[in-house]
Amino acid sequence: MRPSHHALIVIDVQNDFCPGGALAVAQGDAIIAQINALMAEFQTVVLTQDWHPANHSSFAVNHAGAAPFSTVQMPYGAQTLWPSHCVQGTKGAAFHPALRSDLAHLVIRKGFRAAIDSYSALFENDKITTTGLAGFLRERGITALTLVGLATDFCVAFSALDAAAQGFGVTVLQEACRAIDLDGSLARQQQAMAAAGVVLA
Ligand code: VGL
Ligand code: ZN
Repeated sequence: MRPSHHALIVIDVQNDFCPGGALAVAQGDAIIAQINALMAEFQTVVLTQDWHPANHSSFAVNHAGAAPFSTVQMPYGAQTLWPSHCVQGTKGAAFHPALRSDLAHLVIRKGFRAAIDSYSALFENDKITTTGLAGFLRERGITALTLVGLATDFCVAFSALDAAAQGFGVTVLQEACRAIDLDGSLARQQQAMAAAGVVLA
């Protein structure tokens, strides 16, 4: 077992981010066996679940004339527009059936406010609205995090950067992550994470 101050954070291993899903990440399901094995080793395991209402402002369909993967300005900054995905209560929003979600101790849902997206497990994209995860971890004496899941260059990277800024020691286990890689986003975020002191294992 890993020491009790070290938590595993499993980001968005949901049907819509896996092959056949609405925002499929290439080989998104190839990481699940390794994640299941890791979950059994950690005394604190947190799953995140992207959980959007159908009218969510990150969906291209809710912006007249806008194409998926284009960018718009939101009050909190630039926002990529996505195909509709992880709509609350749908099969696409469910955890992949192979994921041992029974081994998790906490599920953090994010992105449920229509006006704001939330890539990070800690803060929504305005960088102000908290999910409460940092408080949960601190109350349990956790100082170190290992992050795995989908997608490396969006929800995993935003979570890693926020967690490092909050003072946690952060490792991203890259072999248990897969990326969307939109216009070089993977290399850009790997650089940002390294510069922030995130260990890219
Ligand atoms: C994600 C785009 C939109 C992710 C979530 O989990 O990386 N990416 N919503
Ligand atoms: Zn989303």
